Amino acid sequence: MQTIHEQFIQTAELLEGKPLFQRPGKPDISFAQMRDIVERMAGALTEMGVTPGDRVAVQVEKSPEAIALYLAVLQVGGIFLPLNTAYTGPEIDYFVGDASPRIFVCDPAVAADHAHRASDALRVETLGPDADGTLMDAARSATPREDRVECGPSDRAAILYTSGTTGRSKGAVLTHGNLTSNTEALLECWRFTADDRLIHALPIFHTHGLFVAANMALTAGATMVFLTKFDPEQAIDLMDRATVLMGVPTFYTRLLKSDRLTRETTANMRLFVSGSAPLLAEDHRAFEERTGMKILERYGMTETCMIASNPYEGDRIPGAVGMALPGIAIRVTDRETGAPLPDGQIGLIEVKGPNVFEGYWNMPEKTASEFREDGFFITGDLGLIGDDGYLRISGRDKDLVISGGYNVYPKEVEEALDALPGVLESAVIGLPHPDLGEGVTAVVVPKGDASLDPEALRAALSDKLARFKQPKRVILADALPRNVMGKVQKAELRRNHATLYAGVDA
Ligand code: MCA
Ligand code: AMP
Repeated sequence: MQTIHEQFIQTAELLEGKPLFQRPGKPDISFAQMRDIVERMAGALTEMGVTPGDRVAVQVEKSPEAIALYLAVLQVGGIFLPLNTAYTGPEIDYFVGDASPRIFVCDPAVAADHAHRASDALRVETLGPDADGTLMDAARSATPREDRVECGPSDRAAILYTSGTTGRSKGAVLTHGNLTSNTEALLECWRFTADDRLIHALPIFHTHGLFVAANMALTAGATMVFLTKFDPEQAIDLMDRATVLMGVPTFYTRLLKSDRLTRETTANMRLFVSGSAPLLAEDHRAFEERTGMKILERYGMTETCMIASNPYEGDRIPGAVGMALPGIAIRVTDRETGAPLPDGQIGLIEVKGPNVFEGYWNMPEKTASEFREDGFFITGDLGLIGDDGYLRISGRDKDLVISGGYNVYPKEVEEALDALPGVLESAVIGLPHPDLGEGVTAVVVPKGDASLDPEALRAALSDKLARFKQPKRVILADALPRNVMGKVQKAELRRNHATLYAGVDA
């Protein structure tokens, strides 16, 4: 097995002067230039004392240098730990405390906010979007490191935090084998090659933007049109010279709002991929009507990388996520007994294969509870396999809201709300949202005769939770609906408020 870093080096040797990154208004970065940055970064990390197994936590703006840092961490045998730029101080405190990284890298603009984290055990470095910051300075003066720490398939490559049902985030530990095997499977399934030009407008701190999009381009030798943010008009402008777009469903909802999305403007594109949340079947059909092309929907999870995909050749079915990727097994089991179910019946989706993570960082019991004895991982998604062999996701067994492709675990938001003065209790739900798929919504019960202001409650969360986790709306209620067991009936709340965001523009 070759690690993603090794595959990148091999590709860079072959392609040298070819652009790896193209950015509007900025100079291209070739494969050879990228290799130089990676090797200098690896030199800097080594000089800073990073040794195999050390975590390097990174909360920085999207840039080619941030990708170089990822590759350099893999090169020195470290464990890359990317963090959403929206996370607030208290959220970062938890991740740093839990993962005990050797280095925390942040944006130079917020260095002062994180200076207090520095200790004998933890260095604080900076990396800015314009190749600036202390880490870049160190890389420029470092001796480039050309050798690499040998890593096998079961060696750890990354930790990605995913929120938990208990409110405590869990660090999913991914191995080199997970990343390499999944990238290889996707390259084959989506016929992705060095001839591709990928519009990369996703964030690079999650699986979709980093382990799907970037890993594929780095390995195949494709060029990435690297954008810091998704803007549908800009994406359409770029399509005449690009071949592939990978996005969350919100990308497609927003593209469909533009009159400029036509057969002509998309004529050079060969593939549109959607994932991270359900793509509306109506968007799938509307997209085909407008462009003549069917969006390819796939299904994945932080813990498992990509699991299933609609076929490249063959029917891409709206509302279905396709078949298991090569080497991966999917089964559907009974929610109560865990027994495998025949095709056509809805149950828990379970998965096994080289894509499935090692476990949660420092959480052996939690890890054990999410695996079956025969090694299948319980995704928490509900679905069925149809007569046609396609997997369809019908819902979630886990209490999770997906807003614009970002996961929000209600428990975390409820705990933050319940801690506010005057709040007796709360229930956080996802309601259909025309732009984000689901809108995070809180139903709050005041304590006694406390008078609560929904906007003030939202404002009170602003420095505690990342913006995408904050409720878009807060609804006040006298009580929460409960069943005889005392469990809050979220389905009833979702039904009662189903049209809250109807007509909301964005
Ligand atoms: C931004 N905001 C959001 C979201 N994004 N609120 C809720 N949900 C969101 N996803 C906030 C902003 O802070 C801002 O708040 C307001 O909403 C409007 O922002 P806007 O300009 O519309 O946002 P944007 O910058 O255009 O971002 C929307 C987006 C973005 C393009 C959908 O969220 C995005 O790139 N999402 C992709 C997430 C992703 O990569 N997921 C993959 C996870 P205010 O105005 O109040 O300040 S990996 C995964 O799930 C698995 C493995 C898989 O299968 O891929
Ligand atoms: P994350 O924890 O961010 O990795 O999100 C993974 C979750 O996103 C999965 O467990 C699913 O619930 C959801 N997801 C990803 N892709 C799809 C898809 N194509 N359709 C429906 N849900 C999806």
